[in-house]
Amino acid sequence: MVDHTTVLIAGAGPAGLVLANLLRAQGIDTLVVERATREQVQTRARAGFLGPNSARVLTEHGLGAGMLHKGWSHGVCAFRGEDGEFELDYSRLGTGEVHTVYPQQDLVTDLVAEYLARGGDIRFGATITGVDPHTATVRYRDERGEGVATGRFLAGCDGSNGVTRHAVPARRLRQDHGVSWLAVLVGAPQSMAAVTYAVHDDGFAGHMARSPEVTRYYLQVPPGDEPGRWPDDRIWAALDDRLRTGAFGQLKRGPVLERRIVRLRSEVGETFQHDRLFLAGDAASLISPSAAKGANLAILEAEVLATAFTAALRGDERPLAAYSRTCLPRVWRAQEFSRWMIDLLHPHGDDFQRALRRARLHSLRDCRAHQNFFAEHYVGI
Ligand code: RFL
Repeated sequence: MVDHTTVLIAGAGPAGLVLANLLRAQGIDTLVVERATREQVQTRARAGFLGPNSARVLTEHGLGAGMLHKGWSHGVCAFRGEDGEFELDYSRLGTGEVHTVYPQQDLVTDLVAEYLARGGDIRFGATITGVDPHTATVRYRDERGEGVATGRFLAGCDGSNGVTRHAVPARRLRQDHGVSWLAVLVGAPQSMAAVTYAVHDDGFAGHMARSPEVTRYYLQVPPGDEPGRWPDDRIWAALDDRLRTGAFGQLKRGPVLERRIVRLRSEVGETFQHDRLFLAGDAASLISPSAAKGANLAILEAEVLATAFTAALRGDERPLAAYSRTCLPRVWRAQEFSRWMIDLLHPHGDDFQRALRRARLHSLRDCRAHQNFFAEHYVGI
């Protein structure tokens, strides 16, 4: 049996679900094909910081109720290093905008519920195994066996481990930043009011809120390290050292809920489209989490793509033809800033490079123009 729809969407992450919701709001038929179960996508903890542009997309399109109700504003971050700590109140710098802290899994939960309420069709537990960009068709496998779905357009929103991006024959530019993080979720409230970035000779450590009960910590670890080598005691000892809790106050401890290794990698397709297939989110461009941009790019691309599909279905193909050109400059600016953050926060390189990094931190502490640059790129793009 073949399922027919107008816009077929691979993947139910932020990109696929925002796109699906925006299209449904225009009365356009959609089908989302997702490998994981509903329970799995709604409990996958990843991002938490939404920029003002993402918050705008969500609120303007009636998708922001949960975020507005349970999320909170965040406008200060702190840097700790050998010369002490300084805070940047980015709500008063640059464009004066702030982040909204709202866990990605809560956003995904809201987006699934709203999509179903808008009459959307979604197939959970269906793994796409084949993609044809010329006919906008996918083959998938689920518990009932093999299936085929086809649309007028196909949106590849199946993330960095999906299959649709392999169907775009264009070159992809890749970068392994040579840095790995142990990403830890702790069942305890945040310990500091601000996101805190610690620069330490043993490696970077980060602290950021996720919800009133859950805090995200990052620890730089050697490339190739494994989560099993990081029992709770070792995690807390490294966090205490690198976050210099002796000088700045103890961390609120709680159970370690999740620990995983994240390799800081980037990958950008030269184009996001091939025939009737259009990529969005991590499938189009993967970005390291160093500046918390991935989910934000996914949401913004979904909005651009929804507008372009809607225009094309009404007879104007120009926005769709310009889709990659519209998105790529923003993607590269986000990549550039994420790389800038990696360079700032990680102690690799020789003594000369360490001294440069320290000077950059001093400049960020003391120079208003530098602070404005940081603030604008940190929340924006
Ligand atoms: P997703 O969220 O990965 O969703 C893709 C979906 O496609 C499904 N899929 C398939 N479905 C069918 N058939 C197949 N063959 C399939 N293969 C895959 C998957 O099951 C999944 O449901 O991609 P999307 O929508 O592009 O969204 C991207 C974001 O999830 C990602 O960029 C962010 O999580 C990155 N990120 C952060 N971004 C931010 O903006 N702010 C942050 O604070 C932030 N923190 C993070 C992060 C990513 C992290 N990790 C895990 C790398 C923190 C971490 C630790």
